[in-house]
Amino acid sequence: MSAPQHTTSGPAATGRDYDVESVRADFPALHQRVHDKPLIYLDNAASAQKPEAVIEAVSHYYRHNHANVHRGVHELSERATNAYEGAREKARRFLNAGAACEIVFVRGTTEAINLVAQSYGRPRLGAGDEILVTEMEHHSNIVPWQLLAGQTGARLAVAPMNDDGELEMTEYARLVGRGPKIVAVTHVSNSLGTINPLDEMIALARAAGAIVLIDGAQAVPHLAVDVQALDCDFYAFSGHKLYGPTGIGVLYGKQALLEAMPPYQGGGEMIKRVTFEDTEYNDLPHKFEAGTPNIAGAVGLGAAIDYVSSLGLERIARHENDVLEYATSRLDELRGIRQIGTARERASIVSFSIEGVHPHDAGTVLDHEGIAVRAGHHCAMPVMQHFGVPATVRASLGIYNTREEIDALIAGIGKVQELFGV
Ligand code: 7TS
Repeated sequence: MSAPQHTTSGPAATGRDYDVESVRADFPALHQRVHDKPLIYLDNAASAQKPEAVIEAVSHYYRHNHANVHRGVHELSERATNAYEGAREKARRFLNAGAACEIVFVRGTTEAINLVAQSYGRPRLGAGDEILVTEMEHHSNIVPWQLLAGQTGARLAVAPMNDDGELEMTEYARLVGRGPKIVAVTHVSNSLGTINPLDEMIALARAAGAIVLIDGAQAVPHLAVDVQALDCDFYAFSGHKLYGPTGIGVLYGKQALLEAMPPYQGGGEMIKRVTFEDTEYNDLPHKFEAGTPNIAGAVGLGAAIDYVSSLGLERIARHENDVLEYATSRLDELRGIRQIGTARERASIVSFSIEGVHPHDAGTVLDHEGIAVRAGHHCAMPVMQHFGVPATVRASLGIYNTREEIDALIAGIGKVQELFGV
């Protein structure tokens, strides 16, 4: 990270071509007071706010175009189908997947990982097989594999990280060399902000014959992702962290793998023909989308992808990195602050503890200042164990956050310290 610059000036400080005020104007929820203070929303890693374009797309869909998809011959069903499949095409382009049938709509990252564990993993893994994860995974990239291990007799192996929150690559290479069947790793850590060196990690995993799943929940809002360039087998993300609706997400999977996998759930939509004797499954991706899908969610996700793409992920990253560097350097100046997660490559997250104050108490005081942060273990308990803390305070940035908001956070931390006499 580059040298700190302690100015809170506007566009010049945040990249000339990025107008954060006009981005902020697109988000109605940002313009409210909380506990009689202007809202400062720094909990984007948990879930991001929604721009007018997304709210409007969902509303327009329900007002004009709603019906069930892939079944009616009538006009509204055709419109709904086109909107839903149009969103799939947007997701395909967003990830640069080779074909739309490689994009499966799911509830979110959690469901995507469970789908791969059960549909890819369960028929293929057996006693003694290994599934390799890292120490910095979110619980949703740990527990589905533990369930799979319990069902198949496979074992979970864990690649460790160092005290900066960076993966220990030598250890990772050694563990990959043992020949795990599946390597499941996060692109960006939700508790530390670490960006993992995926190119190297995926190349090592491929050379060892493993299939690779990437948890992209914290990456897609901040980094451009190209699944073909990465050459991963699966990539998962959630719409709600990308300024889209809740209850919708994407599993990308290589076509040949998805074709070889059995359905995850049975029901309507995922079949071609059913008798009581047997069932012929539908083509990809419908084989994995049993039941009436979240059509409005997909429409909203499509609008979110359009919105983020129109800003441009490179410009977003430049802006967010500026605010991140500013936050890191301001926190560095404070006494009694321990920053947790100091990797060289980081995205959008500062995680810290305040000496003498429980993170939950700090979070409560900050809330009374109108500042929304997350205090807790961030569903990454092994990370907390590594650093010997029960929880941290986490400020996570989005496209609309500013240096001025970081100044307010720093002032809020001052209040916390004053109140607790530390
Ligand atoms: N993977 C990572 C890296 C995450 O950060 C999260 C959610 C998930 C998976 C699960 O996503 P979901 O949409 O299926 O719930 N992370 C967080 C968080 O950091 N605070 O709240 C949720």
